[in-house]
Amino acid sequence: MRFPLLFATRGCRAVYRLHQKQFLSPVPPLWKHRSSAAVSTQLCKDDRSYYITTPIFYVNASPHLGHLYSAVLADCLHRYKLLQGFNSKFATGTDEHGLKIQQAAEAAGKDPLTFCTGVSKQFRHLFSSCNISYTDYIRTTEQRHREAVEHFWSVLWNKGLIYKGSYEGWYSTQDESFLMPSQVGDALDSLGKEIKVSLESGHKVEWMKEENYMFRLSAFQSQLLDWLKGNPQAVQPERFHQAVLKWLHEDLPDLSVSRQRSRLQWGIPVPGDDEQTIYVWLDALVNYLTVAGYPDKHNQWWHVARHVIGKDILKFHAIYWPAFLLGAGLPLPKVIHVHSHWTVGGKKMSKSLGNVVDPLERSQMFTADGMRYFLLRQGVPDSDCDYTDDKVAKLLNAELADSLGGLLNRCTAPALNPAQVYPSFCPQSFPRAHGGRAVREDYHMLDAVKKLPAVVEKHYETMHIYKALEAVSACVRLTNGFVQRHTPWKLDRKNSEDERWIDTIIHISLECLRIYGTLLQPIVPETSNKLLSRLGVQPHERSWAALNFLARYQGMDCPFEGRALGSDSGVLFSRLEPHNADKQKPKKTKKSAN
Ligand code: ME8
Repeated sequence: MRFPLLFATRGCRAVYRLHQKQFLSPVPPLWKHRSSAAVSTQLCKDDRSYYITTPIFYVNASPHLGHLYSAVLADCLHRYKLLQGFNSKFATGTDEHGLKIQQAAEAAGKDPLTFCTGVSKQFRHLFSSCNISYTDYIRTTEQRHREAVEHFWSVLWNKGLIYKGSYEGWYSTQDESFLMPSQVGDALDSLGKEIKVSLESGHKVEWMKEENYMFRLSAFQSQLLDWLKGNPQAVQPERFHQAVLKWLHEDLPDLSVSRQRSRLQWGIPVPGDDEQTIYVWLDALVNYLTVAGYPDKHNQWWHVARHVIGKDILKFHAIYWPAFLLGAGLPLPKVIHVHSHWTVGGKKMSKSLGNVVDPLERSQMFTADGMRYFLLRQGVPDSDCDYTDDKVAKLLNAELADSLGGLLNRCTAPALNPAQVYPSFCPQSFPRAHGGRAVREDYHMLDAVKKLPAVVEKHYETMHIYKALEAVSACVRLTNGFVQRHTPWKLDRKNSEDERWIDTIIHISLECLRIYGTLLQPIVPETSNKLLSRLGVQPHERSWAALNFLARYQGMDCPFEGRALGSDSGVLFSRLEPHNADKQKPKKTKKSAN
C-alpha cells in the first residue's frame, strides 16, 4: 500500500520573503533601487490558509506553566501568520476521556462531566487571561468530536486496519500509554514498596491483559520511514526528527486501540461494540480533525495542519497519528513543532515535589505580556529550561522595561520631543554617502534593523522564537547606543542645524521602535499595541507588509513623518523588584526626562 501523492511537494508555494539583500553602508544598493514596500506579498491564493494546534490538555489537574508555554508558542505562530495576511485557524482545548480522568473525577467525588467542565474552564480562563487568541476551543466530550471519532474509527475498520485481538503488557495510566518490556524499569514508591515504572516518564505502570481491538501499526513502519526521510522538516527541531527515525528502526508492534468497558466507562464506545471503549489517544488525536471540520469539511485546513507539542508526546504525534492518518487516507501534518520542558530546580514539575508553577498566578504577578515574553525569550525548543521568578524579573526589567521602554521614553519625552510628533528626517544630516553627522556605527545600526524582519521571519517559521527575540533585543540595544552616542539632549534646538539633527535622530529611533513594535506583536500584544499607539501607528499600518523601514532614507515619503504622537505617555512596561518578585505586583516607575 503506497500513498505517493501525500508526500508530493505542493506546486504553488507562498512567496512571502522579505528581501534579504545586503544593506551596506553608506550607500546600500537595495535602498537605491527599491521603490516600494520591503515585503513581497505575492501569495498563491491556495496557500493562504494556516492551521496551528496545541495538544489538548488533560483535565485531571489544574493547568501548569508547561501548558501555558505550548499555548503561547502556538498563539505566537498564529498571530504572526495573521500579520502576514494568512487566514489562520488556531485550536486548543481539553482532553477529557480516559482512565486517568475517570480516576481523578472519582477521587474528587464528582461525576466525570461536571469534573471535566470545571477544570476545562480553568484552562480557558488561563488562556484568555494570557491573550491566547485561539479560534476554536475543543473539548473531547463534545458531540461534534464524538461524531468525528466514530467516523474515523469506521473508516479504519472498513479498511481492515482494526481487528479484534488481545493485549497483554504494561500500561501507564498517568501517560495513558502501552509500554514494551524494554521501556519499563524498577523503582520504589513513596512507601518504599517495589514498583514498575516507565523509564521515560517515571510514572507507575501496571500489567494488564484484556481482549480489545488492535490497530495494524506494524503495517505502516516503512511508509512512516519514507515520510520522514522524504520530509526532513516534518518533525522539528532535528534532534526530535532523529529520535522518531530511531524508534522506527526498532520493533513497531500493533497498537491496542480500545479498553474493556468494564474497566473504562469514561470514553467513546467502539461503534458496534458497547463492551469496548475507544483508546483515549486515538480519541484525543482526532480532535485536530474535528476542529478542521472532519468528516465533511476538513480539506481547506487539513492539508496545512501544524502541531505544537511537548517532547513527552512525540511518539503519539509522530508515529501513531501519522499511521492512523495514512490508514484513513488523509494527508499528514505539514510540521510537528516539538518543544522541550520547563523544569523547576532542575526537576520535572510535580505535585508530589510541590514545585508546580501556577501560570495564572505568575501572569498576574508579571503581567500576561511579561510571562509571554519570558517563556518565548527563554524557552529553547531543543533543550529543557529551568524556571525561577528571579530570572523572569531580571529579564523583563532588562529588556522590556529598561531597554525597549527606556528607548521609547527617551524619544517621546517632552524635553526632547516638545512638539510630540514623529519628527522629520533630514537627508543632509544623515546622507546615504558619508558627510553628515552620522558615523559608521549608525550605518551598521540601520543595516541591522533593515535586515531584522527577515531574520525574525526565519526564526518564527521554525518556532525558534528565542532566536527572533535575541535578534530584536540586540537591535534595541543598537538603537539605544545610537541615541546615547549622539546625546541629542545636549544639542540646542534654537540652532536650526542642531534641530534638524535632533529630529533626524528621533525620527530614526521611532522608525526602529515601529519595526520592533510590529515584530513583537505576536509575543507581547498589549505592550506592542501601547508602543505602536504611542507612535501614532494606526491598526492597519501594523502588518508585516508595513515593515518598510526608514522610507525617507530611501528617498521615499514616510507616512508617519509630522504625525502627532499618541496621547498615552504612560510607562511601557513597569519595572519589577528582582528579589521580591514573588511577593509583589509590578511597580510604576517615574519617567525620566530624556
Ligand atoms: O499529554 N514543560 O496532555 P497533558 C513544557 N492530553 N511543556 C509541558 C510541560 C513542561 N514541563 N508539561 C506539559 C497530554 N507540557 C494529552 C495530549 S494531544 C492530542 C493529547 C505541555 O495535559 C506539552 O505541550 O499531559 C506537553 O506535550 C503537554 O503539555 C502535555 O499535556
